[in-house]
Amino acid sequence: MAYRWKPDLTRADVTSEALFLNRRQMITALGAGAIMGALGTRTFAQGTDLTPNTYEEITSYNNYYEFGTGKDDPARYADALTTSPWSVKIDGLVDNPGVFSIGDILAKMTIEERIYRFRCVEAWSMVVPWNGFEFADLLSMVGVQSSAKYVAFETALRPDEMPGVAYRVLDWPYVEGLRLDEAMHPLTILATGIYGKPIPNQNGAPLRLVVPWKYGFKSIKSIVRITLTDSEPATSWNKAGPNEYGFYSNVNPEVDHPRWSQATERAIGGGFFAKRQPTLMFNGYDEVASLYDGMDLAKNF
Ligand SMILES: Nc1nc2c(c(=O)[nH]1)N[C@H]1C(S)=C(S)[C@@H](COP(=O)(O)O)O[C@H]1N2
Ligand SMILES: [Mo]
Repeated sequence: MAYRWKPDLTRADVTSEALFLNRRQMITALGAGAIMGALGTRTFAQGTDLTPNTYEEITSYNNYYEFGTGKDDPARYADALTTSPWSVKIDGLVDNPGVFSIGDILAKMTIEERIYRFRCVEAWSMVVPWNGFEFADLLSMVGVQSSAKYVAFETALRPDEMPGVAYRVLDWPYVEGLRLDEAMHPLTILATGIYGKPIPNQNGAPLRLVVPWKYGFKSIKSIVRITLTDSEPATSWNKAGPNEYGFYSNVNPEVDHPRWSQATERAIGGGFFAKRQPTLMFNGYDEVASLYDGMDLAKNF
């Protein structure tokens, strides 16, 4: 294996751009300066031993169809999205449902920095140093009821700010979902930053999911609603193409997309003619394999 997931990276391993986690800057930008003191101190990095992509690469080659289907559309148009104030409705099978501001959420959270090898279904990959917190921490804040089996996520829908939603390429708003045990896995995070800066709009400001063992489209951006449910939630890409995109969408080199191979990937930043590299099962995050014990992952794609 050419790379591996490494739980023992130190902060020095990931500070190549000397920008990493300026927490004060991030929180202030989110309009939550007052809560600084409430933040925990659990700050460490986990990730791959691959070199992170540059900030420029991460913020200029994006998928965010609400702003257009071109890879450069989000960088061009996503500035129009108003991300402050922002609130997230958390409802369904939870003990403490409510509408929470980003400040409310961060006040209860510790911030972690991680590097994830992140990729998209078009078989390209990037290494992103995310700032964020475990999604499981948010779940414990609201108290998950024992009948809950799934988590449904929804993106903002703002026709005035999102030129792409005028086109019915997807059924808006963008929605995604995870099984509860996937959502609780420590690799599932809510990201608030990249390289220690507030997450740019094109990457899903102010709060986006990151599920690094799944194809990129599972990592829903600019979340406004999180609902705990007892049945499998609908997902945007599954609705758009049920035989192309399943609910699970685990990175799996053995299951090709009907229109392209998923056995190899092109690492962004290696140059367009850089050699493609083999794609690893679960994107190399072998520790999630036990979540799928006994499941046929060719059927549950
Ligand atoms: N709301 C929303 N979230 C989204 C998308 C989108 O179009 N809308 N695209 C998905 C896809 S297909 C990918 S590959 C990733 C891309 O994330 P990035 O631009 O930060 O690399 O975002 C995912 N989240
Ligand atoms: Mo994607």
